[in-house]
Parts: sequence; structure tokens; C-alpha cells
Amino acid sequence: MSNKPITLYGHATGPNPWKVAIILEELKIPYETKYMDMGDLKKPAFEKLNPNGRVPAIEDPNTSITLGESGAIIEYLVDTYDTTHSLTYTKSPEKYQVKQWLHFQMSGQGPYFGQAAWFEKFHPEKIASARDRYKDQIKRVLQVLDKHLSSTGKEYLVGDKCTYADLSFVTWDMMVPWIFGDEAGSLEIEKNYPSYHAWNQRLMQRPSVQKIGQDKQKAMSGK
Ligand SMILES: N[C@@H](CCC(=O)N[C@@H](CS)C(=O)NCC(=O)O)C(=O)O
Repeated sequence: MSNKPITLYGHATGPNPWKVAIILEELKIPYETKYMDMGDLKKPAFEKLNPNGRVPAIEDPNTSITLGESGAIIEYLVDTYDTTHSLTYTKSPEKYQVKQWLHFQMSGQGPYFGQAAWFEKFHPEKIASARDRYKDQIKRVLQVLDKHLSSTGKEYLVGDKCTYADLSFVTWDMMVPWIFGDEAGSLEIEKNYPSYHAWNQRLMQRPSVQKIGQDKQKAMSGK
């Protein structure tokens, strides 16, 4: 297989494309990011790449695949490029437990954190019941992760190593201070979810996560 760069269609601020970038960095896969204007995502040219008209999407010239949905892209990247299984397991039950956590991230973390962001930042009216609902859901997700990590006593979600499932949570977690602004401190994450907090800090120190943090800053400042 050739080693031409993958095109990642992304956006400076949105967390989902950066989630894919972390995996590209981890696996040292050559890639280039095309930053899209939100206004172009629902146009036919982009909908050909992702029928849902959202980023991320990728085009891989090495295999000719075009793919949307961050979870599916991550599974494709590890299946195709993680030949040493550095971020995966090959056998049951771990292989499927990693998928369990990725699905939880895609269905439980991403959408609820996204709705919290919407009702805190963008909805034209301030609706207390909606804001409370999604803040409570964020607390619930943090609690699920914290309880799992504390009950297993492990450093990562599955087995003894960091997998793509752990990494898939990072970019939405990074958004929490922005979502709640001055009120973010009321979550008291370190005190209320200590195992989650330690896990998150561990992930934040990985070179791949540091790198995309810097790339995101650059993209946001237009450099
Ligand atoms: N389930 C999708 C969600 C993608 C998503 O919501 N992307 C945001 C940016 S982070 C987006 O494209 N928003 C534009 C829009 O809603 O029109 C995934 O995980 O890839």
C-alpha cells in the first residue's frame, strides 16, 4: 500500500475532527487538514464526502476510501494502519470492550456535551431546564467513567494500555471549561471524579494530544 497523505476535513474549533487527528498522530500516519467553513458543509460538494454534512470526513488516496463519522473513521484507521495493534486488542473480550467505550463516547459523551454547548453558548434563549438537563448528563458521563476506572483500579478503560477508546473522549473533555465558562468550576471535577481526572490528565500528557492542542490553537488564531 502506498503512503500518500490522508486528507482530513476539519474545523478549527469543533472537537470531532481533532479526535481523528489524535489517532493520525498516534499512528504517525501522514495527513493534511483542510479547514472547512461551516457554511460549506451542507453543500453538495461536501455532502458527497459525508452525507451528514458534518466534519470530520477523510479521503484516503492509499485505499480510495471516503468516510465520515469520527467513530467509523477511527475504526478504519486502526484496522488499516495500526499493524502492531498499539491502540487495539485483537482478541475477545478486550477487542469488543474497546468498541463498547467508543460507542459510549459516540452516543453518550459527544451528543450530550454537544447539546450542553448548544444550550449554554448558542441557543437564542436561556432555558434553565435544558441547561440543567445537559449539565446533569455531563456529570453522569463523568461519573460513569470515574466509577469504571476506580472500580477496576486500572489506568485506562480496557486492559493495561491506552486504546483508541480512551483517546476518543479527550477532545470533548477539553471543551468543558469553554462550555461552562466561569461556572465550570462548580463541577469540581478533581474532587468529585478523581479517577476520571487522573485518567484525563494522563491522556492530556500524551504527545499526540499535546500536538493537536497546539495545532488547534494555531488553527483558531488563523496562523
Ligand atoms: N457524529 C458526528 C458529529 C460531527 C459533528 O457534529 N461535527 C461538527 C463539528 S465538531 C459539525 O460538523 N458541525 C456543523 C454542523 O452542525 O452543521 C461525528 O462524530 O463525526
